[in-house]
Amino acid sequence: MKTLLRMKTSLQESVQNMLNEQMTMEAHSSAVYLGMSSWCHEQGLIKTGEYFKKQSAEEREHMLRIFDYMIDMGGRAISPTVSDVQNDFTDLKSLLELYLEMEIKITESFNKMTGACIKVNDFQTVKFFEWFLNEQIEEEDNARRTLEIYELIGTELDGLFKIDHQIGELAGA
Ligand code: OFO
Repeated sequence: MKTLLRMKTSLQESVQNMLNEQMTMEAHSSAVYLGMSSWCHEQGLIKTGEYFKKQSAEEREHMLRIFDYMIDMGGRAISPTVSDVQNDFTDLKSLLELYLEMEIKITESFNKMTGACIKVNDFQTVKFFEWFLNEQIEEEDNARRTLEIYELIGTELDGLFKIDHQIGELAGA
């Protein structure tokens, strides 16, 4: 029976565990970005609120992309438990800093997992990660851009209003 189960999936246990952890990370990002969206809306930063709602949906899509891959490989995907979801933020700047920090962590995670899969000769998963590695270039760039916009415009006078509109432009919101 054990042999049969092993044949059922070509995913190695270590890789399956990493993929499940990554699903949790994506689900966590989705939940935090939704919290960011709500906070922005509450502050009247409607465009930025919509931007983060879209980001939240994208992170869920990323989670499901991993879920589908695991299913296709005959693996066992675990529906993630998400905790430590921040809903309150001191100001827009600290929110945007957290956003960039989270995206950098996701990139680091994919780099680390890719390295680990190469070590165990799982080249199918390495190939699967390619899409995410490319996606992270754009994701990090967007996150950096939001902070640049914040710094460039500043919060004097109607600065926050202008920042809100410019961030909205990034997602066509
Ligand atoms: Fe899925 O981490 Fe952002 O994009």
